[in-house]
Amino acid sequence: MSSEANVRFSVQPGGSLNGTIRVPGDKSISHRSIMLGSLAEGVTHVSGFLEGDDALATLKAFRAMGVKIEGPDNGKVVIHGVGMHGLKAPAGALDLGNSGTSIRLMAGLLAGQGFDVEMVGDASLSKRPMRRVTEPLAMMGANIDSAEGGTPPLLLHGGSTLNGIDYVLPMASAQVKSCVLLAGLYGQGQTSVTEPAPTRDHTERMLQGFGYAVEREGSTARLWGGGSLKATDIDVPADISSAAFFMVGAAIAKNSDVTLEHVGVNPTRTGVIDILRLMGADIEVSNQHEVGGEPVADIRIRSSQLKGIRIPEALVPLAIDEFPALFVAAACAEGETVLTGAEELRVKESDRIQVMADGLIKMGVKAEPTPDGIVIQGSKMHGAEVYSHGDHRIAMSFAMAALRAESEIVINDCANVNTSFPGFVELAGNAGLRIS
Ligand code: SPQ
Repeated sequence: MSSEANVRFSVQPGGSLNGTIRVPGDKSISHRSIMLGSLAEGVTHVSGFLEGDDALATLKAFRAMGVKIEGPDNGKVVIHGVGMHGLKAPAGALDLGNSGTSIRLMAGLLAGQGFDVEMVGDASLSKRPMRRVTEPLAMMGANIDSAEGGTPPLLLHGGSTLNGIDYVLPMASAQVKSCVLLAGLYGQGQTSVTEPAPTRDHTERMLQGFGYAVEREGSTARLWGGGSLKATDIDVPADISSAAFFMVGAAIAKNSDVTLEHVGVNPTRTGVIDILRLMGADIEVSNQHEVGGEPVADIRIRSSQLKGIRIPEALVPLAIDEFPALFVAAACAEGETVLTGAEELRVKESDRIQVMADGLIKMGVKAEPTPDGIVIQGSKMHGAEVYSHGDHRIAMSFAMAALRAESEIVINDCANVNTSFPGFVELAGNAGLRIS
């Protein structure tokens, strides 16, 4: 779970990506399956679960609160739900590793429990902002201490009575939206969240899948506290955020043709497809169908000459985790790509604007960070030694850049690729990336 050992990727230049690939399960949906399955009445069967460190941190945390969870075994997890009031005080602090989703969603779920709980994380998580969740939770009546600066550890004092609130999100964040809605399950009366732009809606969909009514009215999601969840079966689709590395890789590398199977294509997550298409990528989406309330499809992508674009701001929250990979696409495109309205990228596992700019500049690309985005001029890329700063998405993005680099790319600090994409090196290597 930590990035202490310096795992380095060495990626030789050139090559192409080909084949039919199934990337691991969706991280956002995997987290939520454990959380809601644990609080449901009855037994929930999950398949396609992401066996990555982040989702496993959530799984272990619920085990530590007395939930019997079998697996994961080949993506299969069986959760013996304890009901809304069945969690028990854990023996010690819950270690959520690198996972912002775990700590922020669990802050909401645990704020209304009858016991105290402390949540800690690794060096990266311990720097990430938590006031965005502790402030609305305090408005609901929760009693939470954080470190100075509003960062983890979080200490939640049990026994608070929560009241429903109508909360207008100050930023487009699915984690904050989910946190408030999950606290609202324990709140008195109604809780609503209004978002400035659509963000991933897996929490709302999955609550409905567990039989909990969530009303949607424009940009507002609303629920009433005091209900219960009924166990259900969940088929986790492949993660579009993991598929995105292969989409960018196949788009930029000559003679590539990749089909990504059974990918989640929830419209709140497909900004990467729209942005790559605007850049001129050749993408086909087929075999669309719905699995357990989430749309899935196969995505085929072939090499093409990309062109620089001004990225529409409305697409930013719909592609928020795919920007490190999209910056690599921009570096390989003809002309200039301009991103604005993406200041949230600065508070992810790393400052994704600065860290990507630093690496691209080392590779000879003109990349100029701005407070809320970046301007990238497409150009040739030479090899370089770059640093991921323990950020899984940075590491995998630079790995794909090697497909178009003129010499070797060495990427430091790649252990956290396991947080979201266990098996990346093998899968990418089999598809044609010259990675070791
Ligand atoms: O869990 P974590 O560390 O926050 O993961 C990231 C990622 O890149 O894997 C963000 F760094 O994904 C978030 C995403 O950016 C997962 C998420 C969710 O499951 O609700 C929502 C997004 O975060 P936010 O802050 O925009 O709500």
